[in-house]
Amino acid sequence: AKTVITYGTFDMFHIGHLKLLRRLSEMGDRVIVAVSTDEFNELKGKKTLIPYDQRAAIVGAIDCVDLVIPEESWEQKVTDIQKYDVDIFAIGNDWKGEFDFLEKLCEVVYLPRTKNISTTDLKKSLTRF
Ligand code: C2G
Repeated sequence: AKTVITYGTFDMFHIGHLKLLRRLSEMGDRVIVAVSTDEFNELKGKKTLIPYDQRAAIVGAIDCVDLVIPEESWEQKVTDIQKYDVDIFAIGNDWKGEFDFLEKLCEVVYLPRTKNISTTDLKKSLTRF
């Protein structure tokens, strides 16, 4: 069984997130998603609207997602890849190059982002109402 893992905040879940997760399910037969906790998002300097437990529940409800785990640190990727016997680490190409150090543990894939949608833009469009 080929295991794929990705990491992210997945705030205000949108089509860009869904397309990414669907791409992962095409690459392997087990998809693990590490959802950033509220505390880790503070570390990332990222403000979220939706709390962790709801973001994790939504991601976990996606058909092609087999397991959701909390993302609590930058360092955990190395241990996660070993713990879950991961074959592929994949993430959007806004992170291109950032995780090449994982190549000694598994395949590293950067996927094109979906155009014209982001949580930041969604938040901005909400302020217009
Ligand atoms: N994404 C995408 N297209 C978009 C928006 C997001 O493909 N229009 C992808 C991102 O590239 C990422 C995933 O969806 O792979 C989740 O996006 P974010 O929640 O913004 O993830 P981020 O905060 O960048 O967290 O350790 C890694 C970090 O936790 C990644």
